[in-house]
Amino acid sequence: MIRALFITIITSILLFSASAHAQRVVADNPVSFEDWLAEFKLEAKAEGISQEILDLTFADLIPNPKVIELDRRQPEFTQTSKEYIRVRVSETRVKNGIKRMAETKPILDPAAQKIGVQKRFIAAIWGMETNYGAYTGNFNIVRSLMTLSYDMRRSAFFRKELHKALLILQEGHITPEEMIGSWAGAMGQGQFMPTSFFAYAYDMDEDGKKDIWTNEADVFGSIGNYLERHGWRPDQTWGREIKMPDDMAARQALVDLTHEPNPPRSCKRALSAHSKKYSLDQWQEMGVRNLDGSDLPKVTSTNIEATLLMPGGIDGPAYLTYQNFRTILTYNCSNLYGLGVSLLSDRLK
Ligand SMILES: [Ca+2]
Repeated sequence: MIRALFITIITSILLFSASAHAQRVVADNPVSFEDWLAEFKLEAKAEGISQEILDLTFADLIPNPKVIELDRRQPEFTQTSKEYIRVRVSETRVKNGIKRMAETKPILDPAAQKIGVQKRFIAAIWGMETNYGAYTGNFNIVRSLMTLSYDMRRSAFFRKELHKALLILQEGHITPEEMIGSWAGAMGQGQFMPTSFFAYAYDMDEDGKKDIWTNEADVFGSIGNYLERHGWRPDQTWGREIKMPDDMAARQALVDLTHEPNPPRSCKRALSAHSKKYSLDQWQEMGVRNLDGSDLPKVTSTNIEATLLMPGGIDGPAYLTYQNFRTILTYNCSNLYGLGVSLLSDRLK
C-alpha cells in the first residue's frame, strides 16, 4: 500500500515535470538562433544601425522562454463589462489618480494645454496603462522583441518593432538597460510600441530626448500627442452613459441598431458592436435620455454625432459615444478599454 502510494507520488512528480517541460515552448524556427541573429544583425547594419549599438544590445542576449510562454497563452476568459469596469475603475485607482494629478499639476497642466487634450483623459490613459507610472513592466524590450522576431508566429511585425527599438537606442533617448516594458514590447508610462514611439512620442521638456519611461513631461506630451494626432476634439467629451426607454419594444429597437454592418477596418472588432452615427437630436427622438432622465444636451455650436454602445446587452448599461471615444479606441481597440478610460476620466474631472 505504502509502496503503491510511493509509486503514484513519484509518477505524478514525473508527469508533472514532463508537462511543465512541455509547456516551456521554445521559439518556433527551423533556423538556429545564432544563425538567425547573425542574419538579423547584417540586415540591421545595412539599414543604418551602428555596430556599436548592435554589440551593446545583443551581447549575451538569448531568447526569453517566458515571452514565448506569454505569447502562446490562450486569451483570458472574457470578463463581463461590469466586472471589467469594477476592476479597472476601482476606488483605489480613482483615489490614486486624483493624488497623482495633484502631484504632477505643474507638469500635467501645461502639457495638456500645449497639446490640446483635456488633462483628465491623459491621466486616465496613464492610469489604465501603468497605474500612473507605477507599473511599466520589467522586460528587457530588445530581448522581448528579439524573441518574438525569432519566433515565427508574428515575426514580420516584431522584426519591424525590433529595428525601431534599436533606432531609439541609437538616437540616445534611453540606454539599453533602462529600455524596459511589457513582454510584448510596449514601453514606458504610456506603453508605446517602438513604431508608435517614432510616430507620436513628444519631447515636451525640449531636452532633445523623448523619455517616455521616466520623464513625466514627455510621458504626458506623448500620450496627449497620440490622441491629438488621432482626431481628438478638445471641445468635446468622450460621450455619456444614457437611460434607455422604459418601453421594451422601443428599447429592443435601439438594441437592434447596435450592430454596425460596415465598421471602419481600423478597429473593426470593437466598432462592429456600435450603432451607426446619429445626432443627439435624433437619439433624443428615438427615446434616449440622460442617465437622470433629463433631455440630452441641445448642441447648437457643433453637430455632435454619437453611436450607441451596450456592452452588457439589453439589460446592461448603455452609452452614447462621440468622436473622442473612437480616438481612445486607436490606443487599444477594445470597447471595454475605451469605457475604462472614459469612465475613469469622468471620475478624475
Ligand atoms: Ca524630453
